[in-house]
Amino acid sequence: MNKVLIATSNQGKIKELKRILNEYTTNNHIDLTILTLNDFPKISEPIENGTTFEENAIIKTKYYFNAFKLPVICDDSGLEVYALDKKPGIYSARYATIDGKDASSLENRKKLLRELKGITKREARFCCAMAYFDGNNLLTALRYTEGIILEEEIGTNGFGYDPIFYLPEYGCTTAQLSPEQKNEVSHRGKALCAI
Ligand code: ITT
Repeated sequence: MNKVLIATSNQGKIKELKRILNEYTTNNHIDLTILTLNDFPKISEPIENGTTFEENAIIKTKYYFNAFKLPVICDDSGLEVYALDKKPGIYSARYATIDGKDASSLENRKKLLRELKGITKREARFCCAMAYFDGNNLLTALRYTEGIILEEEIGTNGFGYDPIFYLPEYGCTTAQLSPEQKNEVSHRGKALCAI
């Protein structure tokens, strides 16, 4: 039986990636056991000291492959706000902290809204670098979703910055999309389908 490990400690990412892989394997009659970090004893997280989304995705993928000796899929993702020189970028998960540890999604969103107070140019993009590594083959793909940062939160689906990320062509935030819709339009859905 073939196995693949979705290696992330972010439960929002796990749900999205699992849904896409499950649909793909079912439609293509592929026998694949999809594992997540929840299936293994907890290990310490890798140090994400890359300078790009792609470098960090590769660091994580190789780290978890070496730990569990299974084919691994990881993503490194985040939000780039053009008016803030593409911040928070690769630091999106730890935007609101000063000690380098991940902050809560709510704290990150609040900090971003503070930084954007009074700024009218609010265009931004979600970025996702997806990586797959099985010990021999390394595959990567980088994909984006363009949107606008709202001044207040709308919607309860998704995770992270979703409640303030507005998609003009859908007339709603990514937190108002169903899980299926988000996977169709999201940086993560597009990047996973590209590898
Ligand atoms: P892992 O490293 O364990 O995968 P993480 O949450 O720390 O989990 P990242 O370092 O890739 O992952 O940080 C991604 C952050 O970017 C994430 O915590 C969110 O704040 C934000 N983000 C990424 N994709 C998002 C999405 O689809 N919707 C909302 N926010 C997103």
